[in-house]
Amino acid sequence: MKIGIVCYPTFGGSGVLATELGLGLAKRGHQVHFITYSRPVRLGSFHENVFYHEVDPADYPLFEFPPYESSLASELVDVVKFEQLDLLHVHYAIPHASVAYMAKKILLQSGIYIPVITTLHGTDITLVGHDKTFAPVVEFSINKSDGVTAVSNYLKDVTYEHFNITKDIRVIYNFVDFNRFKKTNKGHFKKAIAPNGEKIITHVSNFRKVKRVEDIVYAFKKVLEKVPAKLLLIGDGPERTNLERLCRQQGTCQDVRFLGKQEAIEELLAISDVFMLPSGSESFGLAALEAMACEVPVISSDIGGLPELNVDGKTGFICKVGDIDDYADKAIKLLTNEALLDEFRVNALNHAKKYDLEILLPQYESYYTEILEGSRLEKLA
Ligand code: GMT
Repeated sequence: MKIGIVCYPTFGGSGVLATELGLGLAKRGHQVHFITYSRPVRLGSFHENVFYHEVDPADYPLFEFPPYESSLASELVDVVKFEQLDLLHVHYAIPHASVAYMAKKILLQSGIYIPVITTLHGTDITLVGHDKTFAPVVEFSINKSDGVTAVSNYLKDVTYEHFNITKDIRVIYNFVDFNRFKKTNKGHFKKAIAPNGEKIITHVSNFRKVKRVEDIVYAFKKVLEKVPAKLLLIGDGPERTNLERLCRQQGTCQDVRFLGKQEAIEELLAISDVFMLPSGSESFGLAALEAMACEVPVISSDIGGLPELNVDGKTGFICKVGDIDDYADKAIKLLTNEALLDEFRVNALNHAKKYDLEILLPQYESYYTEILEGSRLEKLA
């Protein structure tokens, strides 16, 4: 198949998932065309079967905001026509689903029918999507997509709750590539970060408010009272400065490392003992899955799709959103009991195996075939 993928090319979960999906499809012989405003961060070096088309949001003195949507729609029309794509798979509804709909309508004028699949990732529904500034467009473009997927049952349910959806939504969970995310021996690395054998707690995110990273900083102070530990905060985003200030106030700076955006996250996960994800909203929690694949138990909030991934008392612990004492208690419980930690490590890995790319990617492939077949029949009718 010739597949066009539209996503945010950044470190966000939807962009990461879309890129890994494209790479996986390309390895399986499909021709994959990324159509994005910059090269997706996880794309790495040259790959046979992978093509990249840059959207250039043309600027003009009249525009206070360059019209990204129009530029993207025009690029989609061009790439679909020139590369003779079979389908477009857009990730994150806003604005990608409505832009794809517009491209589809333009292409119809030339007798080209391009099926569009929209994957809902989370905040496009839960936070931003149902705000009245976007809701009518989101609802319309979901209903106009030929296929719609959501990354968890929670997200599917909440989409039906928030919008008047007439389409079937297929749940296809986030996945992880075990060729990359696996526990490797990074002893030298661990020694550099935790020279006295301190335990390592890790968090990866885009440091937006919704991630509640400050809960980790507060909980970490309590952990330090009982266990020598280091906290690795990986990623970057709007809350980072506030968090650095908070660490100073807490007097924990010497044990907290802000590592910024990292390419080789798996190497940092390989030396981690516990992963924390205390989000206030999370449709799935891809970062937690990547940690579990590297045998790191997860302490997460009880929100959204997280309980579908993290099994309380088995692969980690689940705490109420904002319950800092509980996050700290659960971390101390794991970090002071080597046998329990080992047991949870094994459980985390075994559970993560259910989300292996090798299992989930074929689900996308067969969904593509189903949608293509459906639209072929529609054309015949
Ligand atoms: O985590 C984020 O805020 C980024 C966001 C995105 O859309 O880029 O991630 C969402 O998509 C991921 C991949 O499907 C999910 O694993 C995350 O749970 C989801 N984030 C939220 O729902 C907050």
